[in-house]
Amino acid sequence: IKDGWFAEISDTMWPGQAMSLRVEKVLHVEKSKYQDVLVFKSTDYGNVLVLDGCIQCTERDEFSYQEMITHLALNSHPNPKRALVIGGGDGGVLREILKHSSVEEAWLCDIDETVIEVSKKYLPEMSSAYSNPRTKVHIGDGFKFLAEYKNHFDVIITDSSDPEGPAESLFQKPYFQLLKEALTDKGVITTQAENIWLHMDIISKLKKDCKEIFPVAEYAYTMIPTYPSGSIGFMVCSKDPQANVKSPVRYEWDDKFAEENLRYYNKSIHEASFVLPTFADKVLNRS
Ligand code: AAT
Repeated sequence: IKDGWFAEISDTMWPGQAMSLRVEKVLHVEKSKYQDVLVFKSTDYGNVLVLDGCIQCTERDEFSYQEMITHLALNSHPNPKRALVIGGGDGGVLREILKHSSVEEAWLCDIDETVIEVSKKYLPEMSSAYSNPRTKVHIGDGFKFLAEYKNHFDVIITDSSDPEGPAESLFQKPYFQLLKEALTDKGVITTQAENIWLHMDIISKLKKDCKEIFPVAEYAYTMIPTYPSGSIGFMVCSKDPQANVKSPVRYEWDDKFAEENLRYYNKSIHEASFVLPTFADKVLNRS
């Protein structure tokens, strides 16, 4: 933080550019066992959670990411009852999962308890899901946690930080093999899959790995001003070779519920989010 501005700098992940937010007040600074944790109140984006210098979420635009990573997966599954989030310590994805009445259990495994604690204190809108009786929380490494479950979850959402740091293993092929094994028959996953302007190499490797493991693997994205280059993608994969994840198979909400409870996701945007600009389509879908 310099002259009242936070700048998100990474010479390796997004060289030569930096999203900046004006800081009204620093709320929390801590070095946890795994990462540097910062929470500040911004002048225009609400409270902001930063891990190892990278913006994880702001209260103003988090719904774009959390709704899309969650509902793309849950609405691509015919009847999701048990869902799991790897990462996602702020609680936003849990909040979205719990909007599905079919879900009986919503599990979360984050490596860093500190993230959960600061989110409960400073991000009440996102962390409210922790008090829901359907929620189960485990603190630990997502890779190790997954290895202990076979044929157990209908949907698994990997809401992880970027590949540099504690989330590195969550971007590699052995992790996707574990995901597949932990899923039930028609299981669906989504994962945080970076930005088409910055990370085509990471994304095309991810897509290739996913295609070798899942019969269905597609890339979708959402726009979000406070993530690098203003958008972020997801890998959406299904174990069911017949599945078409590009269109919701299930949409349990009436218009009134959707209007009041969802701010980004709808049926049309589910479909539209898989339509890529030519330069990305060429690399990801035509080679
Ligand atoms: N909800 C949007 C914010 C995130 S959260 C990323 C979470 O992943 C953090 O809470 C972090 O503690 C957790 N995490 C990192 N590594 C692991 C791991 N190995 N196992 C379990 N949890 C882990 C995503 C922000 C995206 C940023 C884009 N630039």
